[in-house]
Amino acid sequence: MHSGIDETCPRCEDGWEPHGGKCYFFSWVTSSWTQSRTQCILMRGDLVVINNREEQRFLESRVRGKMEKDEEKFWIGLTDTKKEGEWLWVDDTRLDTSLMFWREGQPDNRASQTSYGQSNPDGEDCVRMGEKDGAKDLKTWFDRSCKSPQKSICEKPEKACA
Ligand SMILES: [Ca+2]
Ligand SMILES: [Ca+2]
Repeated sequence: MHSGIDETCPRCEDGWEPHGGKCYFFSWVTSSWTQSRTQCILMRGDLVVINNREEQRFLESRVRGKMEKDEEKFWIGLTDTKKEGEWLWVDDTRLDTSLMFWREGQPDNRASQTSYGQSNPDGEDCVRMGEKDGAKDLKTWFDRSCKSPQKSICEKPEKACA
């Protein structure tokens, strides 16, 4: 059979969702930003880098469908750990100011309570996304303490099919 149809050649592995030439994995496990990133890398991907509005639209919609509670947000591959206020993606590209989807009032680098009730003097240097009820102009990003346990989105290129 040489139908040329992709069925014998899945573009994404089991559990990964294809979209626009990439494969996405939405993790149900919650962990720190760094642990989440390590987990993506172990699966030969990385935390998601959002390159255009269409990608944000896709992710916003998929994340919304997976949220039962408003706190169930997902890590993305954006951080200002190296220098406060300088947002870098995990591929070392700078955040394009025309492609920002911060929720109103974010980023606020708020020193917050950790899940153990300790204060978090480091502020918030990692980004999670998701609004259960959706948001105007897809604005669903929040900076958050990198130690906070969150779900996450991994991304990798589609496999080339022979
Ligand atoms: Ca920060
Ligand atoms: Ca914040």
